[in-house]
Amino acid sequence: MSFYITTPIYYVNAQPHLGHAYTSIVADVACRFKRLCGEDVRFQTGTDEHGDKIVEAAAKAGDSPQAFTDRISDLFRQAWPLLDVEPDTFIRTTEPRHISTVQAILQQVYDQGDIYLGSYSGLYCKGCERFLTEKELIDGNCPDHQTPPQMISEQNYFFRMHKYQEWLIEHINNHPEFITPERYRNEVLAFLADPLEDLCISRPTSRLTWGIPLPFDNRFVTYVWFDALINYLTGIGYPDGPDFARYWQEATHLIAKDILKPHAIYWPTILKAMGLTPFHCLHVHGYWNVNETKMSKSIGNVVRPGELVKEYGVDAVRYFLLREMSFGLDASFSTESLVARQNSDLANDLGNLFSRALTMLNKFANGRVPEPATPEAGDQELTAAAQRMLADYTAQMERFSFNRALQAVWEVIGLANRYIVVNAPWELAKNPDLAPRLATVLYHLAETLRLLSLVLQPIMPATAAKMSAALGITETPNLVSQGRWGLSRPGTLLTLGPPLFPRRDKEGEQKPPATVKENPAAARAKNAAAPTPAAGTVEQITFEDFKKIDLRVAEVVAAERVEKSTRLLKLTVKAPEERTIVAGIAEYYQPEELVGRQVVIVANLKPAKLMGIASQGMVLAAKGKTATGETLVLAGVSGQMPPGSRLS
Ligand code: ME8
Repeated sequence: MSFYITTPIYYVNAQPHLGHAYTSIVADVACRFKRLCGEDVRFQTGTDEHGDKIVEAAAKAGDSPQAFTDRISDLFRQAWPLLDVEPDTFIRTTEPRHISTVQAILQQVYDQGDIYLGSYSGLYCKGCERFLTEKELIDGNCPDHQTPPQMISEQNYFFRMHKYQEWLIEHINNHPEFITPERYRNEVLAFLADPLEDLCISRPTSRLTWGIPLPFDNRFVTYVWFDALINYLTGIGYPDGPDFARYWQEATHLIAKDILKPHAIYWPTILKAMGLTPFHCLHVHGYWNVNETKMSKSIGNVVRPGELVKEYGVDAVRYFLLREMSFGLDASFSTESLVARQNSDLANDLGNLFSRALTMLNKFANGRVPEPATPEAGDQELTAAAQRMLADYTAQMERFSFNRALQAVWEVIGLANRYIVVNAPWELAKNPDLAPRLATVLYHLAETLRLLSLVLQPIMPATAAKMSAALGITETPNLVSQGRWGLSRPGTLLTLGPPLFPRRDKEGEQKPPATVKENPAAARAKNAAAPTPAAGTVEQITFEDFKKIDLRVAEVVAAERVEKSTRLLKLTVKAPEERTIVAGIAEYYQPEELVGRQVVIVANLKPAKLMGIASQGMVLAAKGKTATGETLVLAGVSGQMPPGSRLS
């Protein structure tokens, strides 16, 4: 099977921003997914360089149009590697191969009588570079640019678009996949309910010279949209290159809602007039706003992808954009929501699962995939969930529902984290008779991680590569041959790598490592459970006194050793907001056995700094002597409770 996906070719009057980055990342993810499924893939992007808008922007910058387009086009070309976006072709509409293809197509359609000279009076919007209909205006202004269009009367060439209207309606009705999501298909059909006007496809050279000359009348240049849409053919070698025959049938165009009409109406009718089959499908996504506001240079809230990547890392940005936008609807970007997703989904859920599982495989299975024994019900539940995920993920990715695909993946991540808590491998490790059980649990974890690295590959290629390297996987990822439970080979050597994602604080800063030396006396006083006085010797308090202590159920979402301390663990707990608590329990608990566990905290204890880390509360524990010596056990509640539940 072949797959050909295109992004819009972006205008060079603006520099790459979040919106361009999103479309290009989606195209890249779709390509990587198809490649993962073993398909023959081609991905094209590029820049749209003719027209009034470009001439104006070049003049503003004090450049010639050519020098200006060379410069900005290069900025787009350089933006993609930063985002791990890897197109096969980058096309520019000022390239000779494109210009000659556009002229050949114009000549063909003109010769067959589908382009004619007419005169036109109409309301022209310079920003849109097209004539607007009265119906489109809002209070006399262009709805997109909020400026009044100019009345222009001139001779021009027209494409007989109207002739193909009935065919187009029928084609859309017969091919439900032609325009998706459905809301945009309905929008196009509603528009086609009224008669289509023919499309003006020229501009007189008296008004514009920065365009492709009409081959049959050099007093005119080509209207920028007729020129631009044809890039989708030029880039694959239309009419007789082998790539055209190989890919055109499967052409998938990806756009945002702003350019629905040229793609859903102009383009298929032009293709029909040329005698070509239309593209396979058009996927339309919504708009990114920033903090609920339209992104615009004048407001000064334009988000630059290069800066985001530098700050948060490429995979966190790719993950966030795909997870946060429901494909087809608008979404709002904010650094707070990016940081929240990075902490909860990436550092806590995925990152913790990965590092806990690998640490335990390292410690309890000599760093190799163990040989599993007969699975029990809990193991089978994890297996079944992973298998369901594979099916669900594949179906959702096929229909560009990336957020749903990721939801399916995160359900398994959550389940696997709970599986660790329930099966407590560190307890199993204490009893040699339970070695087969321990091996089975660890095998299930290794196998879950292997499948996760596979499905995450299109979305976070760098992270997936780190995961599979740690798991000792050497094969090129392939969903068809490797997307099944049970393919991890016992004996495979594993490597323990650095954490996948750093946690960040709310402002987006990475958390600083502890630098201040531990003051053992202070730490003991504030953190260890107090020495046990005999019952009855403690001062009595009133109920009012007791009510001042805010005891809460808290869930540990991350745990790590405090550098240079043998006693302290730094815990991140949810109660329900996240907070950091430094606890003197390192001699009794391993960090990996705490994550997912519910503890009881004093939530209103005055914050204190320990080893330079601000501790916001105290974890309750019982300390005492048992037959085996002094021990400490964390306090908990006897059933699962929502984090933040108050104890009274
Ligand atoms: O329209 N949210 O180029 P363009 C999401 N040259 N996506 C956005 C966005 C936002 N806020 N802003 C832009 C053109 N985009 C023509 C295309 S194709 C033959 C010619 C993305 O630079 C989205 O993909 O204005 C949108 O369709 C495209 O950039 C428009 O890019």
